[in-house]
Amino acid sequence: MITLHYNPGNASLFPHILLRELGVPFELAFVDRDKDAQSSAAYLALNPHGKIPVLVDGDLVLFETMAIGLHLADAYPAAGLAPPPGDPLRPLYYRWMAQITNTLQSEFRAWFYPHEFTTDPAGVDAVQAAVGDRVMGAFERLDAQLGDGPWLLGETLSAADFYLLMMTRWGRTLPRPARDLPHVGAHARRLLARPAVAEALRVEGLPEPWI
Ligand SMILES: N[C@@H](CCC(=O)N[C@@H](CS)C(=O)NCC(=O)O)C(=O)O
Repeated sequence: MITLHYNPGNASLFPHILLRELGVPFELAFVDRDKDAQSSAAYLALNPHGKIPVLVDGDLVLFETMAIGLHLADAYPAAGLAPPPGDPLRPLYYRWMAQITNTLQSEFRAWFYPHEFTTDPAGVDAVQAAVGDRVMGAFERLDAQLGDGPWLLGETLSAADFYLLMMTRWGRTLPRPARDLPHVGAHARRLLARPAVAEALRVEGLPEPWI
């Protein structure tokens, strides 16, 4: 049985959605951040970085959100959520996964935890303002790339779309919310209409509006 270590709305949301979309049996293990459970010895044995998510599947213990997403989509090919190797879309799929992890997810770290990015307490607000501009710029460029889609790979839905949805959700906290971008907003709404996506958000107890 697959176990996903999660906390509601955290980076675990993408693999959670993916597991439901793939129709794979799994269980959720709640990581209680209020009790700093991600820093416990038991959790650090799974992920020495103390970060959420971790996926455990038998002997496989996998951390890093993008790696979990790539692995799951490949491990259950019947769902067609990863273009197979050799498909002309495969390199573009890699690019989207890398673009989302590098230019959105990692930047969001500085948006949500700006104090980690300066030794000067008086500089925290400036760090957050600068990274907010960077993330909004990344979303604007992505919006132009996405266009009418309907998906990141055009007519082909892939795991990358669900990864982007999580970013769009996080982007609701930006001064200019990501959902207000025409293509990014429409993309998120298309995904939220899917039963597996809505179920994941509901099970995590996330209040609406979701983006
Ligand atoms: N690069 C990691 C980052 C994961 C990450 O930063 N997770 C956050 C939640 S969204 C976390 O665990 N925060 C708790 C902490 O930093 O103590 C990944 O993609 O898995």
